[in-house]
Amino acid sequence: MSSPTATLIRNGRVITASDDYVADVLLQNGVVHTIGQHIEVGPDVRVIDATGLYVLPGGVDTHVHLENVIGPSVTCDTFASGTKAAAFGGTTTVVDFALQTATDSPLQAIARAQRSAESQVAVDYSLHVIVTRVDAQVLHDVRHAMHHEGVTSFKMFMAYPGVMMADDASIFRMLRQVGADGGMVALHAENGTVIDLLIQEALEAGHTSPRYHALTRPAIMEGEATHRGIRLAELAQAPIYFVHVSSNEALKHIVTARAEGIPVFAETCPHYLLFDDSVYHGDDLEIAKYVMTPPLRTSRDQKHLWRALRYDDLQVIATDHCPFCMKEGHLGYRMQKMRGKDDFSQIPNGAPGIETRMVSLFDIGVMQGKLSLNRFVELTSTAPAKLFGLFPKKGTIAVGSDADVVLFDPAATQTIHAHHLHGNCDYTLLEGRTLRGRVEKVFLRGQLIVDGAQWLGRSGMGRFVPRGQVRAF
Ligand code: DUC
Ligand code: ZN
Ligand code: ZN
Repeated sequence: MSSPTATLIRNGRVITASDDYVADVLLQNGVVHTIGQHIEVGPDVRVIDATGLYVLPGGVDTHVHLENVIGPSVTCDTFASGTKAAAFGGTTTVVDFALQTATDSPLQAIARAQRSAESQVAVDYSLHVIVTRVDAQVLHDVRHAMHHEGVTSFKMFMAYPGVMMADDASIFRMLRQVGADGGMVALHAENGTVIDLLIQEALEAGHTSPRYHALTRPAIMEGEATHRGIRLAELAQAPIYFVHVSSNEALKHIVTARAEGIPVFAETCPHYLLFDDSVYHGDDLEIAKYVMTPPLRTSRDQKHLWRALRYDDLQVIATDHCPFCMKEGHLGYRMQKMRGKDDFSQIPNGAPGIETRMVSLFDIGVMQGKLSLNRFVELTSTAPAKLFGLFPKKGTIAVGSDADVVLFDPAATQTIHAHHLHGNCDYTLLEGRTLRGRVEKVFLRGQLIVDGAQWLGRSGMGRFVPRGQVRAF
């Protein structure tokens, strides 16, 4: 059948953040049209037998860096390669970053990212604006972006002085306005000036190898910045979201604030759950792969992250997919990670993960009994959709929601190799690892885009999704 008018997914196990039942799901006109038992359809409807498969809402990854300029480097995935990889991994919506440069406005940053994304994206997407400078005009443009461009979240950095870092007053001004307008400020919480001092001191002492990346970004400085961010949000009476929480030093402030009723939300990333800082004892070249910010922490920190995921002190698992190649990149990028082999501070910070998020979390979370299936869906799809104004269009399987659906085989296994993945990065942190669970089919607004190993999607079929207000309470 070439282009069926609709698809009936028969007899799959539908799992949302709150439900778990066997049903038929009819996808029609881009949305979930009907959910029921023994749905009858005509011959023009494609019928897929999903017996034994999970029917999951498409993943929502609210932290990805595609074609992002990060300091002197550019991430090696394009909107095309990164979104294709996302699709193969069961993610049908990504939220990337539009960087406000020193001279332009958030609105120009959004327009620039959209221009590049439009013809390339293979899944639906949105943008957070990285706000690096705040003045009256910027605040005006931020308000315009929220009310007229469908961009309702803004990332700010407490790290990287002179490059991305915003001072406390700027963060406070943004929190106050964005919060009052129903949006979200997302913070990178690390004390940037102290960390820069530690980096300088390490280099001056001849400590140039990649392991010093982690040693110069101590968890206590993540904790300090997290605490400061919470106090700024409390004063601004605004919700706040912490990206890439890695340590208990940060988490303990989040837990306390939430217990006090302060609207604090946070994500962690698969790499903090899959690996700990023992990897930094290895070979220097290998360590460069694990140079991400914040760095990997101790196994004790990891236990705290799992506890927080279970008890809702962390609400989201996003990838922070920020790929830089070891040797061969695409787009002419070469040896990006190797740039720092004699000076760890020159290693671009970030690692790939967009394609392996769902399956790795299914394996280490669900299969190892750390997360229920419902919680897995909530963390990877529903909660990020709610927190960033995409729900219920995205993030669930319900009548009227976009027909972004993943058929997932919990009984299959797969061994991960970089050369089987679909992004541009030449390595994966999961090389050679066998994981339980496999994405079998992926639908984007009702269109089958992944069918086993077959790619049926195309660049440009993804759409920009205007977002609404945060639904966090
Ligand atoms: N923060 C991110 O969120 N991604 C990459 C680098 C960084 O510092
Ligand atoms: Zn960050
Ligand atoms: Zn990031």
